[in-house]
Amino acid sequence: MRETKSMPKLEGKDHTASMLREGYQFLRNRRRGLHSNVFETHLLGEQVICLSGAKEAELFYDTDKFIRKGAAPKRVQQTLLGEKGVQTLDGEAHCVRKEAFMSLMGPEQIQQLKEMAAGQWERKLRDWEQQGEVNLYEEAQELLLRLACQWAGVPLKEKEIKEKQEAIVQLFETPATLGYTHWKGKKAREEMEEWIGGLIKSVRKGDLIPFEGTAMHVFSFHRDEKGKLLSEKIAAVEVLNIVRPIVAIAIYIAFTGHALIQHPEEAKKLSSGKEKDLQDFVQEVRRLYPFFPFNAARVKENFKWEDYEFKKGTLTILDFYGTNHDPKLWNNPEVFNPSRFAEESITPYNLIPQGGGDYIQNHRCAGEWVTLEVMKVSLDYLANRMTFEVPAQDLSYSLVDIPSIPKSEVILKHVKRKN
Ligand code: HEM
Ligand code: MYR
Repeated sequence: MRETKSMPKLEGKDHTASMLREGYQFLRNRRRGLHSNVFETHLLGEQVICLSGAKEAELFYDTDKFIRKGAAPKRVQQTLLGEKGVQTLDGEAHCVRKEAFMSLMGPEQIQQLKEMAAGQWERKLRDWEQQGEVNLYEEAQELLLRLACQWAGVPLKEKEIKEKQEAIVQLFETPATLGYTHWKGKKAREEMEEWIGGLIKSVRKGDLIPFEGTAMHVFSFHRDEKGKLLSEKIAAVEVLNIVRPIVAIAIYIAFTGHALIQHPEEAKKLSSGKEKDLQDFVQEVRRLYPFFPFNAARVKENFKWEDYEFKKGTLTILDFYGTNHDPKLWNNPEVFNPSRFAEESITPYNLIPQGGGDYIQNHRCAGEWVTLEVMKVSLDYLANRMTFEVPAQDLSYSLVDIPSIPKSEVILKHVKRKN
């Protein structure tokens, strides 16, 4: 029997305050200080194990060792996630629900999404040519809300757009906030669940008939592992698990604009519009820029790993941002370099801005392909199908605020279609 090693530990009672102060870099700073990818600390009033790195990601996604039940913080459920959605499930129940999500991601549906995304960019480009300045982050939110609803089979009236856009943005901008801002996020979730819940009811009554293979259709009629229809509320949570994150791609579009402005030499390399170049650029945007900082799970049963003891029930977090910036996995990780992927290969556990592992067995983001395709269409428009000027603005972004967004939200001036 091998001996048990004691896990490096961050001394002190509770480190929640430092985590709020240091944001995306908290885990990385502590890991460096302790010289260990695995350490123990106290956060939000409980003992927590912190993991970072590819090997550690492989451990975190071992479903014999970790479960998600009871892992997502309440304040994240009240805003971003909702209750009893796919993110909180384990085992058979998770597989059945996740298969429903992945049934939306077939090649025909993704092709349709790309065509719809290009259509939405065409429409925005026409509008922008008539305007002096445009705010890329805000404009992308509206573009993506229209796209999300069109693709998901959610009817959206023109006069509802501003209101729904504002509410959905709150869902992903407020999970890590406090006080009034967080309260607004909770209100927004109640409103959005009521809106989509009402539509689910109409579909079930036959008053609204979405196309097959859309999220509205799939979740209105999805049956769980016991053969039961989802409640209206849970069906609404799952449709929102499609619509909300598509709108959240606005953050990546703002960072894509940021990268194009900051790296004109990389922007030039995209002029042939080759798929591989677009792909490498957006992968590098997802690797470098901060977005989803980390995620949490709980130890399923006592086990030992590399001689460290993991006790049943212990909250364990995996550092997504830190793994994407790990110098053992990436050469010069702080440098924006899309060409790195010619030599540095992507595995299910090293590039994890949207989680790692397998789509069905694990909680890896169901919308990673959607994100990549929408980002590539958007990059092609920004780099190759339009010209713009960049007025003076503060393009810096915080590594403390979660989620991080460029301060100026990326302002473009004198947008023109490229012939
Ligand atoms: C899960 C990030 C876009 C749908 C996740 C997870 C992360 C993530 C970190 C959890 C992974 C884990 O815990 O292992 C992001 C980011 C996005 C994005 C940064 C960029 C905007 C999307 C899109 C969709 C989507 C566009 C849908 C079209 C989902 C779903 C889950 C999920 C359904 C839950 C999967 C499960 O629990 O099995 N995402 N995501 N996401 N994402 Fe995304
Ligand atoms: C989405 O699912 O809407 C896309 C990503 C949104 C990112 C929001 C960032 C805040 C998440 C904090 C989560 C901490 C979990 C323990």
